[in-house]
Amino acid sequence: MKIKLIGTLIVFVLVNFGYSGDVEGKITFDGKAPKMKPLRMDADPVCVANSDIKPRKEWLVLDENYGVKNVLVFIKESKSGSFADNYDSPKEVAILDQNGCVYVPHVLGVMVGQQLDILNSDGTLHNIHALPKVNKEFNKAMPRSKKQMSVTFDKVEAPFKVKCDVHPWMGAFVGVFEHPYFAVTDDSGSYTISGLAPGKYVVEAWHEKLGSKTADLTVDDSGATQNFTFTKPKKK
Ligand SMILES: [Cu+2]
Repeated sequence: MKIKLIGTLIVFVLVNFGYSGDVEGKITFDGKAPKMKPLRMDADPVCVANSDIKPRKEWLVLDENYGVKNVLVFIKESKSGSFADNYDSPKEVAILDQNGCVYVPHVLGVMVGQQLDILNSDGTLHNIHALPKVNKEFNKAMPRSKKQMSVTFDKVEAPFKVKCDVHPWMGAFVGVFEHPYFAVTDDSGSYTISGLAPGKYVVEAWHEKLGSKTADLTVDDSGATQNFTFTKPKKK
């Protein structure tokens, strides 16, 4: 009787709190690292004054081991049936800051319906111009007095560009997902996607210049590891 009860309890715990695993990996660049030129911000003295470091172009950010920063890694598809849950939009607010006349972060994932706060930390005029193809385009001035605005995206969409019409060097990318299984690589090119149920998936790594790569992924109780190597795309 006791054993049966314990057995039932174990089954209850497994079903309700289910196993879930982390998908981890690293994105590496294989090739000759291009010299990233400094951003010329002379057009706006406020931008120059606000940057304590000399910002460089951000289309390929590598560490000393050629780890690639700013790769958006996400679960593209579940092969073990559709994602079982309808995910509520998270209460957590995503942030896109305009700081030092660059976007922080440079690449960002949000969920459908998730609040995204766009901040202006710069004390200068920015113009936030989002260029989605599926969601609604918007184009709003943020004078220095306007420190914050909030937006949401109501449809799933592959990463699209956000730019500033005042400062032509400013660019960011936002991807919109129906589930919470996405991550952006850090300085070392590493990422972790947490809490995936065991099963078969397709994972995609997206980079603004290097393109996309996908891989089939089997997640078991201990998670999974998936690395990607990118090379410089051939000039057309
Ligand atoms: Cu700007």
